[in-house]
Amino acid sequence: MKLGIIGFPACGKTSLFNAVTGGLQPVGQYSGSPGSTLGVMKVPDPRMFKMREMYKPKSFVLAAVDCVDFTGLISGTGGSGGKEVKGEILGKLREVDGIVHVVRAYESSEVPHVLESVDPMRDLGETDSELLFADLAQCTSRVEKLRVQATKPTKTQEQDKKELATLEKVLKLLEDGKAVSTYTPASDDEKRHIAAFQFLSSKKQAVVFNVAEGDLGPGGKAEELTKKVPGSIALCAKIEMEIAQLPEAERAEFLQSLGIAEPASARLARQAYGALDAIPFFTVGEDECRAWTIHRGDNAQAAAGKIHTDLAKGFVRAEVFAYDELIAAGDEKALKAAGKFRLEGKEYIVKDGDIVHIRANTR
Ligand SMILES: Nc1nc2c(ncn2[C@@H]2O[C@H](COP(=O)(O)OP(=O)(O)OP(=O)(O)O)[C@@H](O)[C@H]2O)c(=O)[nH]1
Ligand SMILES: [Mg+2]
Repeated sequence: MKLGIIGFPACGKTSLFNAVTGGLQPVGQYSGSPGSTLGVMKVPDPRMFKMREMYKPKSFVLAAVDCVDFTGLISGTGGSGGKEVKGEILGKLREVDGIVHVVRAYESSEVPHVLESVDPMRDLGETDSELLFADLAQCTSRVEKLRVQATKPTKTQEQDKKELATLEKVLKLLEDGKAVSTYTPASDDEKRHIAAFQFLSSKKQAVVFNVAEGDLGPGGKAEELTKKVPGSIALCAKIEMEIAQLPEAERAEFLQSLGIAEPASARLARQAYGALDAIPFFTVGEDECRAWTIHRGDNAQAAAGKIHTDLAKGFVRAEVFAYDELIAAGDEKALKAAGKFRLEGKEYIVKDGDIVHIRANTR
């Protein structure tokens, strides 16, 4: 699973990328080389920290997803590197499963804005329009091709007609300026036709307003903007990056001095993870506590396969209990005594926060 970070040039994408991946990429006006940088975002899950206290494991591994930092995108010029770069960025962006959309809301005389003024709602709309235009172009060219192809008595004629019918609906939507994500496919066929295009406007987005440090408090820009865009997050990317770059001991102290339990980028990581329709399940013990990532709806055998392909192949059963049950019981022993320990087969749908132990025949 992969996330892509997009937004206008100098809106703070690389600062935020460094914050969520622990990266040390250079930041600064147009510093990002055209293209993209890959990193790994850790998902700080409070349940994992609680279990670390409980099991005191030798090894502790948070859930992680790939994260790509893209070059800035703006309408017309294509951001830092012209039109070709824009085509390249949009092409690569099709491959991601979810988008972190960073919007500049900080003022700074040292960092010029490409449109010469700071206007978060304008930038948010502009970037979304870029995604729509790219989808519109892609959809139009396919529809034009299919309109011709579907008239010919070929082997694929019936399928072509069906695909055309689906894409004409999508095209109408895009022409009206609506995102593909607003369309509910009427059948599995429609779903498949649409999925094949990896439309940019069909991807879930986590919107992040990058505000100045002084605007984070109540009544500030952060509050105003997050109210305007439900589900969005406001943070100061510069501070988030600085926090991430502190040694762990100093970080805790610094957060305490600010009176907060965790940096805002931790919340963002969880939200972006959720936007991927990803859920974690856990394996626990004194050797290792680890969070693994599956798609919502995956079964126990698929989950076993995340740990090791042999565990999926030789799957016998899964021993399962829920994190909440563990906490309610106090520890694993009490949980077993209370009969909360379940045995599940390969078709069992794994839930967010399940603690799983796979029994498999691996010989
Ligand atoms: N004052 C202030 N400056 C910031 C903030 N966030 C980012 N900057 C500055 O803005 C400049 C660009 O930051 P980056 O994180 O490199 O932005 P970007 O979106 O990756 O930029 P490109 O990759 O060039 O499009 C840097 O000089 C940052 O220090 C902020 O919250 N406040
Ligand atoms: Mg950058």
